[in-house]
Amino acid sequence: MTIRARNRVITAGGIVAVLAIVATLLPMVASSELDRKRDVHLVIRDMAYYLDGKGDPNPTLEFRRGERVRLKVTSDDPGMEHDFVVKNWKVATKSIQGRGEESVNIRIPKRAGTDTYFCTPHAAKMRGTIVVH
Ligand SMILES: [Cu+2]
Repeated sequence: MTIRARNRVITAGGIVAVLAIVATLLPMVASSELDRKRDVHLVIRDMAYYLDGKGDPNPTLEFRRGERVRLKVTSDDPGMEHDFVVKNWKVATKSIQGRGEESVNIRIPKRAGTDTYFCTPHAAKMRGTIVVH
C-alpha cells in the first residue's frame, strides 16, 4: 500500500468515527430539549397565591399542552399550613408548615381545557383557575 492510499484509509476511518459519535449524541441532545422543564414559582402570602410573588391574588395559571413544569411553591405565611393541589391531575405538593418551600414536577395534560388549583386546608379561599392551551 502506498503512503497516499494508507492516508486515504485513515481519513475515511476518521470520518466514519466522527459520524458515529454525532449519530450517538444527536438523540441525546434532542431528548434533553424535550425534557426541559419550565420553572413556575408561586408565593403564598396572606392566604393567597401570587405568581412570582406579585400581581393579582390567586392568578389564572396558563400552561401549554404536554409541557413539563417544575412548580415551586414558597410560603411566606408564618404559623399557617398550605399546599398546592390539582386534584384532577393527581398533583400535590407536600404540606408547607409556616414559612417554607416545596416543589413538584408536573406533566401538563395533552388536552386543552381548564381546571382548578387549591390549597387543601383553605380550599374555599385559596383557589384559582388553570388553563391549558
Ligand atoms: Cu392554605
